[in-house]
Amino acid sequence: MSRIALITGATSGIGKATAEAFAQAGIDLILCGRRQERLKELTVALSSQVRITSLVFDVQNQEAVVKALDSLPSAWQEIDILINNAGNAHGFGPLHENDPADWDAMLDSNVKGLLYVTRAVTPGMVARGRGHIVNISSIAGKQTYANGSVYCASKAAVEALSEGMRLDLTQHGIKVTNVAPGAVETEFSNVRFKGDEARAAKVYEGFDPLRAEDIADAIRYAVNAPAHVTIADLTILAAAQAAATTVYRK
Ligand code: 8X3
Repeated sequence: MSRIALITGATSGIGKATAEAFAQAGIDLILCGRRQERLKELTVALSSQVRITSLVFDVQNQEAVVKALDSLPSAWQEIDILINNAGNAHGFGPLHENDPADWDAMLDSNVKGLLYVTRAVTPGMVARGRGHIVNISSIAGKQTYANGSVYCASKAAVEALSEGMRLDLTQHGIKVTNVAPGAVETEFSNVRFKGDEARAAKVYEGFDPLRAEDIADAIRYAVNAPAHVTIADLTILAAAQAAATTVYRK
């Protein structure tokens, strides 16, 4: 029987690559994002491979999350896999100079948004006695770096929530996988630097960064592990990256 996966932030980057990898693996998809046009395009691109539906909502809005999940037709309600991918970095600089609006944006999506979606999806998994949650964290959740303290704090929270979810949900047959990528070339830095493309490009200069597909491969591996195996924690770095801020550039 085919499985159903719900992916947040499916319109770009790791979320989109995961949707593509899952389509190849025959996993039906509930694609979620804020950008309807992009969701439509991805749905068209993948719909010859698997069944796909999409939900437009912002994970930061709890009411919208609940409404969207409630609107799923019964054939889509038994979600087997939840990919908590939506999230971003906003701004880069010392804490005392940060714009608090950037803190709100990061904590509201990376932490609270992840919680809202998990809260809406998990009771069904508990009732069915099976499920798999994959939380997209970051190397930033394991190593704090200068100028990124709130982003790092938001991802440290994801690390703690992955552990907490595993503690609460293992007894209900639900697996929890935490994935902590290093430097992945996506729109991430563009968003962090608020559209300053030259600055964003510099982050990935002089070495071969990870691609979103590399992370999607690892996620597919985790969700395809045998029933008796939980891939609990994956840290994935570019080969030239030794730590969060240690990258060997040519
Ligand atoms: C993104 C990776 O190293 O820029 O989460 O924090 S990093």
